[in-house]
This record gives sequence, structure tokens and C-alpha cells, in this order.
Amino acid sequence: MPKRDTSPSNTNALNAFAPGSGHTPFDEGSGNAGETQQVVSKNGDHKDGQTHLTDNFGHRISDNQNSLRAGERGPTLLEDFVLREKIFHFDHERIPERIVHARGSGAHGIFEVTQAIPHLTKAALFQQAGNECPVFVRFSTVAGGAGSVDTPRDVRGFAVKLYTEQGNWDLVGNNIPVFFIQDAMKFPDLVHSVKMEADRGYPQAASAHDTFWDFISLMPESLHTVMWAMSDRGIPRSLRMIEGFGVHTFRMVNAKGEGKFVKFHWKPVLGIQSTTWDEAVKLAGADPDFHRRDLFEAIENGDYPQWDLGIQVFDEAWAAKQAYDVLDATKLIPEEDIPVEIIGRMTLNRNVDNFFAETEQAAFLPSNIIPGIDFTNDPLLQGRLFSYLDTQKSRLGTTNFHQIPINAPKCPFHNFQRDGMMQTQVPVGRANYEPNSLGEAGETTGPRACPETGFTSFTANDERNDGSEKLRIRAEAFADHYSQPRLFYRSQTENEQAHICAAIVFELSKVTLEHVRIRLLSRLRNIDESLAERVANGLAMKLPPKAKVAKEPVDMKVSDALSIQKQARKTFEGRKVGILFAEGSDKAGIDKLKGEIEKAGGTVFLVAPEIGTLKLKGGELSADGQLAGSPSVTFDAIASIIMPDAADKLLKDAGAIQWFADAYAHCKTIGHCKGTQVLLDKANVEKDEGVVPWEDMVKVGPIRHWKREPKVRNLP
Ligand code: HDE
Repeated sequence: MPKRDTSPSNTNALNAFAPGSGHTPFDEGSGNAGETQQVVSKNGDHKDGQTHLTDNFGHRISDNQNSLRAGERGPTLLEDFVLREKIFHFDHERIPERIVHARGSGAHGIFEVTQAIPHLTKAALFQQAGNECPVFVRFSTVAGGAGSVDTPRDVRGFAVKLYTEQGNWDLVGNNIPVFFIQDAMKFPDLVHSVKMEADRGYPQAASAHDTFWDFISLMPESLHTVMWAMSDRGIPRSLRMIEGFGVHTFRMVNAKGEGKFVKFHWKPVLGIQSTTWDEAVKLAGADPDFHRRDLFEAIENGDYPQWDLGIQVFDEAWAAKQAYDVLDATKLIPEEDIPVEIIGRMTLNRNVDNFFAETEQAAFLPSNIIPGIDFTNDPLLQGRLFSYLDTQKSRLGTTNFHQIPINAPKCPFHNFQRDGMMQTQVPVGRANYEPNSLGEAGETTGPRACPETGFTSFTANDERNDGSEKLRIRAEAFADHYSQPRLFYRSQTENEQAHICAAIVFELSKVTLEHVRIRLLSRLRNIDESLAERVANGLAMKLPPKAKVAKEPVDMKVSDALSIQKQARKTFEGRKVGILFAEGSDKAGIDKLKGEIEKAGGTVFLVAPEIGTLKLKGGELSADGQLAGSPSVTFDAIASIIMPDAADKLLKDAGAIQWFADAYAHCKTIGHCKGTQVLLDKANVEKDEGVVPWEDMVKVGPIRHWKREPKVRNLP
């Protein structure tokens, strides 16, 4: 059978879906030959400026709707290189997701030095206040897969790539300043235990299951980080409102070669804000992309999130005097002991253009370091220096992953590394080795190392380790596993402590192995007796004897910097208020409240039972979101301006009642009007300092009213 001519000239009005028509059977009312030909000028260029669709080798494609067939209803031909290339490429679109931190969201920005620190580091970036460099940041959850939700209880990754003039510096940190394990040797075990259980393939993105708590209960060194993860830090409200920590102790080295220890901190300008557990669970259903959307929309709206970079600096002599080892990543240094000095500010001001090309292909390497910053002997950090480089090869498939634009440094880079899969550079000449004397024959010689400006490692070893013996050993100074979890717990407000107890009770109640629960309780007793009692009560279990300790814990001085509530900011900046209205609402009131919130730096999201334009008293208004799709968990505070008859109608809507009940249960500010009263009554919302007439809500602010919590929740 002759093949059909697929050139555009063969299309006709009778067969709008014929080959070359450029139309699908669903594209009604268009697609005659005249229209198709109108968009192409005589020389074949598109008149409207659109680029030509081609295959990957530049051949223009005439029809992107129909595959090549032998006859109108005949078989598809193998010859169809257009179809085969398209499907071939599609089949390979996915790459292996990150083994941990698979779910993440990224953005571009700028880092500016606000305080020069040449006395601490020779890094060019920090020589002068005002120096800037571009950055790319990727935030992530740890345990879930790439398609998992944004709000599980988990640690959040906080990975920053600074493209400095001396090469990339990747500060690959977390939102929690300590880590679960002390030695890289245990990382695969930790990750296996928290990921989906091997036989059943669940739970996804959750630590509340047997294997995680089994491992944790056998590894007392993990308890400090577990306490952080069980606190409200594990359920952040927004990625814009988390702290970031380099976790390990790093070193800074100045031009004289003098080294100091340093810990890195990112402090969010918007303050730290978390959700409640019930809210986090509901958010997972209401908006699985809650954090990704929040970050994207904030940047799109010009509401650029910012963090201050802070450092804690200390020397070996100070370190040697501490009861813990500063090379132990399960320990933090209280800010009250070594204050955090702010040296720069990071602003995220540009969303990625393409999620895959940038966020997914971003490859962070703790080994990316610049002259003036150096590693320490932290055994966890040392293991990471290998792992990240290695993982990129299996994830991105080639040793040339550094050439992908998001990973390439923005300064020149030259060396004798050659070839490999996906080589995109075309090195000129024969000089692919060094030393060479090709210059003497007038040929290109290639680059040379520079002892003065090149990276040199800090040479002195830790005074307490001369490195002379090969030992598989854990340092004695790493032995105390309880003082710091105790410090963390005791530094929280009463309400935050209750949240931690509730979180552990919840997680352990998902643990089916009783001996694991008992073992964990025996460990909690070493952290704090009342913590152990509250958790045991919450589980209706008896307290077991205390677990043996490798080293007796000590009582450290309470640190307010470890509590979120003690540092809570009363601000509308970065916060979103949902205003519910309905037909007949007072438009002037809505406009006034919206104006006041926006003036205070907040964002307003209008919610109504219907999404179309509604007639109000004083004009018309359409909502940003429909009530059923805009639950109150997606807002920091809510208000409602509705007439009694509209409220009566909403009384029958469980979603509307839940709107108020949830905001109340999540301790949020509720601004109401008289018309709303029937709804508040049905939702069991009682008057308190956070339930106020809408006219007062700006004064109250979108803070959480934790005093209300005992009324709405049985906390252990
Ligand atoms: Fe990671 N970690 N990690 N990690 N990590 C990865 O690297 C690893 C650790 C952290 O947004 C992987 O490129 C080992 C501490 C972040 O792309 C992998 C050890 C801290 C991200 C890996 C640790 C982190 C990762 C997976 C123990 C906080 C996401 C994909 C020795 C300071 C980066 C990848 C991004 C990702 C290994 C411990 C933070 C497998 C072996 C401690 C934020 O290489």
C-alpha cells in the first residue's frame, strides 16, 4: 500500500486530523489546510516567530501528532524515526533518585558578605564586606522518595552551593545541627532502617515503624538527633522558616596558615516556624507539595527568603576543655558558650527554569571546598567526602556530571581529566599529560598547579591525635550519648516538651515489637526521667530499668537558642492569612483587612464556597481558592467576613466547620465577625486571646496560641 504523503500541503479541511494537519482529534473547530499553511511563510519559517520542532539531530518535523503508518488503519512502521526517537528519549527520562534526600526543592540566589573575616580565612569571598557570589540551594526531606509529600516528620536537608571565584563551595547541611551517627560506617544501616521496610515496601517517608526504632534503640548515639527530629523542628511550616547547619566542625585557615575550628549556621530572617503534628498530617493530603509551592510562590511574588550566615569560632585549646568532642557530629556547641557571629546574608531570588535540569541534576559535594576553608577529622565528614562524589556517578551516569550547567563552577576550570561519557568539552591540542615540554615546540601546554593560590590542606593534626596508629576505634571522647539530648529537652518550653513526648508516643505506638519500645524507654530514662515517664504513660507501659550508659551524663546549662517558641517572632512577613467570604459579605471589610495584612508584610488568600465572581455588599469579588480546596491548614491564620444567612448555609458543610475547628486546634489566630458565630459554635471554638473580632487580628498577629493547646489535645 502506498504511504500517505505527510507534507502540510496534503492536509485538507475534510480530514483535519490527517497526517501533517498539526491537530489532534480533540482539537475541535480548527485545523483546515488554510490555517496550517498560514503560519508558515514561503521560505518555511514560522510567521509568528515560533521555532521549528526538530528531532535531536536537527531534522524538522512535519507532524507531531500521528505516527507513520502503512495505511490509514494499518500497522506503525519501524522506519518512523521521529516516533522512535521521541519514545526512546521519553523511556529514559527518569534517572535514579537520590538514595537519601530524594524529595527536594531548589532555588537560585545570591550570597553577600556582610562582615569581612580575613583574620579567620584567606577565602577570597570573605576578604571584604559586600563581596557577592551566586548560590543554588536545595532543601529536602531525607527518608521519602522523590514523589513523596513535603510534610512528614523528618530532618530537612539544607544544601547550599556557592559559586565563588575560587571554585564551588558546597555547604551540604541539615536543619538540625547534629546527626544520628558518629561514624560513616553506620550510614547505610541508618538509612536502611528508616526507609520503607525491605519486605513490605512501606511505610513511605515515615520514621514511625519497627526497623527505624529498632536501630535507634540500639544506637544511643542517635538519641540527640532523634530528640530534635521528634521536636517541632521535624515538622516545619515552610522551608523559608528553617535554620540550616553545617553540622560538622570545619576549619578556617587564614593567610598566615593559622587554623580555627568553625561551625556554620544559617538563620532564617523570617524566624523559625513549625506546624503541629495534626496539621502536618492534614497538609500531606491537602497539598502534598506544600513546601515546594510555598517556596516557589514566595520567590515568584518577589517575597525573597533570606538567611544570615553565622559562624561559631573556637580553637583547639577551647575544644579540648569541653566535656564532649567537637569532632563528634552528634554534639552541638551551645550558642551561649560560643555566640554565633553573623558574616553574610543569602537571598533566594530566582526560581529554577527547569526542575529536572537544575534541582534534580544538582550534585552537592561536601568535598567542594575553597582555599581558606578546610575539613576536620570528624569521621562522619571524612566518610561523606567519598560518598557524594561516588553517588553522582550512579545518579547522573557519568564522571562528567560537573559539566552540567547547575554543577559547573562559574570560574574557569582546566585540567587533564579527559573523555568519559557525555564529554561536552572539546579540549584542543595534544597536551593531556603533565609535565610536558610541548610549549617549546609552540604547542599548547595545558594548565599548571599553583602552590601560592591553589588549595593546600591544613597541615597540623589534632593535638589529641598524632595519627600514628591505624585503629578501628571510636574515640573515648565520643562516649557520652545523653548529656546533649538532655540539654535539648530541658531547653524547650513546657509546651515544646509535650510535643516531643507526643511525637515519641505516636512513633512508638506504630512499633509492633514490644522489646524495641521497652529498650527505647530504658534509654529515655537517661535523658530525663519525666520524659521517660510521660512517654511510658502515653503508651500505657511500665517504665523499664534504666539502660546502662558508657559514660554518665552531665547537666549542661539550658540553651534558649535550642527552643523555637522562646525565639518566636510576631510578624506577618512570610505568613499567609486565609479570609473566608461568601455571597453578601461586606466587601469594604474584606478590602480593609486585606490591606492591613499586606501592609504588615503578610499575604492574603481569599477563600469562598464558590470560585466564580460573587455579589457582595459593596461590589463583586472572586476568591483565590474554593473552600474545599483551601483548608485552613494551608494558612498561618484565618479570618471570616460572612453574613448570617451565608453562615447558615455553611453550617451544613463539614468542610466549613473543619476550617474553623482545625485553625482552632492548631492554635492559630482566628479573626471572626458576628455572622461567623454559629460556625464557631458548631466547631467548638471558644473565645480566647487568639479568637478575636477580625478588626483586632492584625494587632494579635499570626502567632500560635499554645496556651490553648491543652483544651484541644490530650498531650502526654
Ligand atoms: Fe548526606 N548524602 N550523607 N548527609 N546529604 C546525600 O548525596 C551521606 C549527612 C545531606 O540536595 C547523598 O547527592 C553519607 C550529614 C543533604 O542533593 C549521599 C553520610 C548531613 C543531602 C549522602 C551522610 C547530610 C545529602 C544522596 C554519613 C548533614 C542532599 C544523594 C557519612 C550535614 C543534597 C547525594 C542534595 C545527600 C551520603 C550524612 C546532608 C548518598 C555517607 C551528616 C542535605 O551521597
